[in-house]
Amino acid sequence: MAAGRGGFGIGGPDSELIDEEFVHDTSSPHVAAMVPDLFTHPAPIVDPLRTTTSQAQKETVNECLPFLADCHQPHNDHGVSQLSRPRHAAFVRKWLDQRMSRHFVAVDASRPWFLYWCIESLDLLGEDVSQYGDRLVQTASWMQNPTGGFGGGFGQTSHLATSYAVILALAIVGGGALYDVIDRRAMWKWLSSLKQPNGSFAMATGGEVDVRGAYCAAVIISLLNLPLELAPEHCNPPGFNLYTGLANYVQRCQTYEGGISGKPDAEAHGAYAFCALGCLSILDSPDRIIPKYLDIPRLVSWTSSRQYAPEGGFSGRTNKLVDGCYSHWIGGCWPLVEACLSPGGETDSTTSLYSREGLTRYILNCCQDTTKRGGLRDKPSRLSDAYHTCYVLAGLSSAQHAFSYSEREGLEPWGVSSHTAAEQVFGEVDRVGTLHPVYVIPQSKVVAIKQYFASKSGF
Ligand code: FPP
Ligand code: K
Repeated sequence: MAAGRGGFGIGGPDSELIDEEFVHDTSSPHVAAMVPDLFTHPAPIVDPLRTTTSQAQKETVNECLPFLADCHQPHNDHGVSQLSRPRHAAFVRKWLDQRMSRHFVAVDASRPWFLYWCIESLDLLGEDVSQYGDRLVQTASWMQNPTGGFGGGFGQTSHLATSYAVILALAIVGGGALYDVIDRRAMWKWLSSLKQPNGSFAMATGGEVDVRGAYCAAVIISLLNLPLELAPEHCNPPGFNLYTGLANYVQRCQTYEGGISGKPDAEAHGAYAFCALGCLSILDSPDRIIPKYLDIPRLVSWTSSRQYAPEGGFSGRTNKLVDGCYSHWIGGCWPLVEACLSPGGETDSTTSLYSREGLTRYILNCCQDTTKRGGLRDKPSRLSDAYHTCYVLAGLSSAQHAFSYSEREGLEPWGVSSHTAAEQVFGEVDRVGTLHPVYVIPQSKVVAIKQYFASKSGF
């Protein structure tokens, strides 16, 4: 695990060996004793150059240490807090069941995301989501445009991100009545119109082209079993299809650091890295396609550098701070990277390329709002919200389970099982649901929607 910010682990001769500006309260030695030093002390060597960035990093460590080392919440023998399941579930249900205040007009176009984040979170927490089916059918119908795709609400322009979120929400609840909301033919035509000569997709008509488009489109095409040929009015040049050049586009987004940026020649970022690996893993088996298009040693180096000590969580990019949402955007890269490194696709469930213990500690000790507000958050100083609740829980799920990939004729290749490594620091009662590592909805729901549309190769 990287010490301090990624790439800052090695100090020169002037490095301050002990940094007295770090606050370390050892008032609860009985708790601290259960927690390895790695998570209770600031990095032993830090770069002496003070910048706005180094100051922010120092403050974040100071903010997290009391939660990691002197956990005052109910905790287990490893000093790890319990998951406040009922509080988080109540927090999420509020977003679905109560009217939002006028302050939320700013996120009106993100309503489909709230549906996905909340339904996904409830499912991970083990709550029944079937009761949302009827409302979801109604709301999703209003969001759909006759020209294909879903907008943020009635009358809003279709967008790939909102379409992705609506489709995943429908898929999590599942069933023919929900799947049938989607106008597949119009979706196919719309996606054909968004396809770019560079291989990727525009997020909307005339909208930005980036690696989110590559992932969202691949998710939609594969879940709905859409024909790959372009709609006739967009079929130019001949032979160019929805997947043509997509992997090459993703390849162009890998940066000198090894991570992946939103578009070629930009800065590597965790959210885009997940989109890139997810997209490739839809196009072909990860052990075949990821090494074909990406430089693996650099990718592993950059992804590993995203995990910090003592915080244990992940940052999204070099020299930035840990944030609970990267538990998924970075944490979710690991099953895909691990699958591409294991010949035959079988991953060894007892070894990991990252510290599952560190991530679990950050999530359960630093990311939970344990007051009656509930919900999960970026870091202790931030308020919980639906986005962080979803992606922190998704990251927890990934840290708690092992993934395997093996191709079997007609069967879903990804397998998920309980992770049984010695480093398990969470209690079994705190195990959350499992997710498909590419689609980020439960495995069974991926299989169900794919089966439903498998019989509909036409329209
Ligand atoms: C930086 O924010 C964040 C980004 C550059 C990208 C965010 C994109 C996503 C979270 C989702 C994309 C995925 C899909 C499927 C549409 P920041 O500067 O506030 O955070 P940082 O300091 O941690 O980088
Ligand atoms: K952030």
